[in-house]
Amino acid sequence: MYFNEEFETLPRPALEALQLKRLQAVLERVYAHVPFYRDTFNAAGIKPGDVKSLGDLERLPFTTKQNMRDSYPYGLFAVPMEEIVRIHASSGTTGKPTVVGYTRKDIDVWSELMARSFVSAGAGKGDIIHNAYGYGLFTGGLGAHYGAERLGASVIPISGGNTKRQLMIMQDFGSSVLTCTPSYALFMAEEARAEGINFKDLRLKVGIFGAEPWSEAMRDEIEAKLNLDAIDIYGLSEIMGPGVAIECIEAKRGLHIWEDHFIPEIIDPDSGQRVAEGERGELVITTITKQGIPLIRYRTRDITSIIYEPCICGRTHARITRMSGRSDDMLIIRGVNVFPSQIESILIGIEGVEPHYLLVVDRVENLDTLEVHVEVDERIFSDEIKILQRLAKRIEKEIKDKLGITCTARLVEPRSIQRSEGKATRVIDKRKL
Ligand code: DLL
Repeated sequence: MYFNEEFETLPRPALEALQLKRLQAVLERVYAHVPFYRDTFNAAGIKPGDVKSLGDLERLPFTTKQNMRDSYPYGLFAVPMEEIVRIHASSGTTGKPTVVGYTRKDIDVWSELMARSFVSAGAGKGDIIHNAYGYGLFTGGLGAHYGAERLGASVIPISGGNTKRQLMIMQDFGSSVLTCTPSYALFMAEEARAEGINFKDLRLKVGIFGAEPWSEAMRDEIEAKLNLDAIDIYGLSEIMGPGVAIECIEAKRGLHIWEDHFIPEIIDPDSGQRVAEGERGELVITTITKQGIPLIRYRTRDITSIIYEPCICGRTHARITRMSGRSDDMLIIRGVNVFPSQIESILIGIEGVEPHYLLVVDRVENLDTLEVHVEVDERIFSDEIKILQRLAKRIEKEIKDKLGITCTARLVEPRSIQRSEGKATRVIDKRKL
């Protein structure tokens, strides 16, 4: 039922005492080794020694994705490179990825937290874990892989793609746990139907889905189509990767965040002030055991709420509710993170294209699609169709090459995209979430 009973069920007072001790230690470490923190703490007039209670955390400044970009690639690392055994990076966001480094101990902690997450989802040592999260710089594949090995399960490192082969392997190898994005799970269901495979004939019992937003309605659909329990898992590269928080199979209500390693706060994204328990706001996380790149009060931009009420599973760690969106405008298209502004800057660099555009995101047969509607200048618009087609292809190619996203470019008449007096609507997201 638990992977690490002692820590997963630590009574709250003991958990909070541990958090405070670890918080004080990490503050000392970053203050001593990361110039960025020394500067921002000094500017805020606070020293690590001033933090005497968990409540004092609120006095510390936030860390943002922009801070990480500004110190690209290794500026926020708190240990010498010789101690870093793994580097991951998250896709998209700017031309440059966000880079994170792990010491051996960081990998150990991550593996343990992923192993705990597997057990929380109802998986165990005897399971065959079909890991269809992508392996590579993305944290999904290797994160789940190490956790599965730590658990002692049999992991199939299949990674993403080649769906027919995935289905064959699931059938032949007797996969009992599926790990992938929820949209990919639904796509597998479609392919299976086309192949005449019935999930009722497979051994899958649990699916552990995350890395992108999804809804209760989507859970119902996945559970019905794949004939398994669908569990929500949350994480982000900056903080660790998958396994920061996960639902328990007993309640399937809220994701337990591993509070012996992370301190969560929920703030109003505009004022930066904490909101009352149960209210929605932006999730802020402080890592209290990380060595490679500890983050203090990191603004995740993810919108959720937190509940401290006891859970029927017996774990004492607080639960965050299903993510309902982001406080910035980052889109996740087929697992690739992208900001509208990145597409904008590509469009603006192309001759004959006007800076008026609309991104239409949809989900067709369970796969995300992106249509880029963009105005072209008068001169080009009256040109022959061949020239327009060539321009559309060029836009598609540049977006693919620079951002790794497949899209369809639709060139539209000058002035046909609605103008706005306030914030422009750049994105229409038709995915029903
Ligand atoms: O997506 C880590 C991960 C891998 C999580 C596999 C779960 C499973 P990034 O690529 O850095 O890391 O993207 C992190 O994805 O800030 C959220 O906006 C979004 N996200 C992740 N999990 C969920 C979820 C991985 N369960 C960003 N629900 C985060 C909603 C999620 N959004």
